[in-house]
Amino acid sequence: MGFWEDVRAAAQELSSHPDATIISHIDADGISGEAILAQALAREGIRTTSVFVRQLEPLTMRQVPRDDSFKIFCDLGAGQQNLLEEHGLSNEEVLIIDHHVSQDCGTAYQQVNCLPYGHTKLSAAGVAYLVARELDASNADLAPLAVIGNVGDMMAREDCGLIGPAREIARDGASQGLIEIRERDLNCYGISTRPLHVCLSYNDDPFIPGISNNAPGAMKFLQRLGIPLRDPVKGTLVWEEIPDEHRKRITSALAQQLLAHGEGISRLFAESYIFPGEPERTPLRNAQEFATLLNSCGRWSRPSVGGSICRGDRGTAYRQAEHMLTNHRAVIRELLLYILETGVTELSHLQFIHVGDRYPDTIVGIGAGMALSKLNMDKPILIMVEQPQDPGLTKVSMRTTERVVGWGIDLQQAIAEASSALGGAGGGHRIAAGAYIPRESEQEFVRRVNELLSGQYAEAGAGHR
Ligand SMILES: [Mn+2]
Repeated sequence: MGFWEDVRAAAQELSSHPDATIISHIDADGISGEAILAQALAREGIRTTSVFVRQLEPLTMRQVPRDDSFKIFCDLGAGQQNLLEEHGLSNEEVLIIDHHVSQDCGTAYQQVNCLPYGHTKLSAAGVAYLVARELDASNADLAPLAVIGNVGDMMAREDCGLIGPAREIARDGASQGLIEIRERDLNCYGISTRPLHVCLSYNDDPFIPGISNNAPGAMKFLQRLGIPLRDPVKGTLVWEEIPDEHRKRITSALAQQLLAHGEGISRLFAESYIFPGEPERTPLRNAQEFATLLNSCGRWSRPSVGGSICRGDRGTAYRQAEHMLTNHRAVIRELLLYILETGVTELSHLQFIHVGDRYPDTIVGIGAGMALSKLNMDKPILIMVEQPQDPGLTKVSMRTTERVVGWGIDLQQAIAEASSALGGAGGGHRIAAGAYIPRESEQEFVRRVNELLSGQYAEAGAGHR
């Protein structure tokens, strides 16, 4: 059977059950996938109950009710089919909608999974949408939720936009006026809510010298362009609101800045997905920020609040989620203080800190960059964080300053060499780089990076220590 046959079979299966339980993951993809399925099934007159889990394991399996309802696993299940079997679930009462590697067991569970068919840039919410649309064409109005799930699961990151079936889903939404697809938009987070200089300074993909990690620098850069970024009525404009011709001038100036530093410009542009029906200057306005809003609900163990927002609640649930999102920013400030208060360990050519599992790996690089400006700026900073979803791995981020890069220091080179020697993988830029390394080689990794940097400093000439 092909992928689309599996989609059709799943739709047929779903329409034959009066009651269903949806078991889904607590991240943006799981939350939006659950909302797609629950709404599509409700429209068929099928009663649904939803359960969210952080991951599917023996303990969380207890939340899966032992009743007559049909069980739909969304964004999980493919890799844990043995757990379903141990739970006593038969193949007639289960449908798995997933995009993770499948681990078959003795029971042949019905599954719609895009991964074995080579669709690697489609998330579970994307698959759920395709099934929902097969159930009834009118479910195409749920396309924005699928785009949020896809973007939330980083399906657009590598290619600077969605591709394949995920892009078709975005076009589905665009043809109904629900999504505005902006091609070659600025590849930057916060285009609907943040002042542009803040947006730019937080962005490190691509890392723009003088602008990334440097809010005053970004501000000066924009002022020099002489483009009005304030509106008499609206005040400071966000990127999304800046007129087309001004946006073009800003991106071409940013491209020049990258080229002047010998950096490529391909990652400066990305496709963005804006929801014109949502209120301006809110995180509901584009897929990336909407996904963060849902992720912060999950991180606060309130996935159903995100689910209500996906169903259109713009009152209580939205206010609660906004609160959780604000807290997410507070966590970054907290990390900064944690680094400064705990203190870093200084080696001859770098300073490092391990934050355990206190902070999400998505923010440690930002926090380290902010802390560096308050530490010895001539020594690169290295920060390590545990991976809760993979205890065998440690995520490493490094940051330095342009001054140090100017001496000939290249973090990308050091981190890539040290990580690959220890069975990890890393990359990035001279000024900012990251890696995943095996947990047991943390100490050796730090030692090797320090040694490689020492070589770089030596080559750059004496006196820079
Ligand atoms: Mn997913």
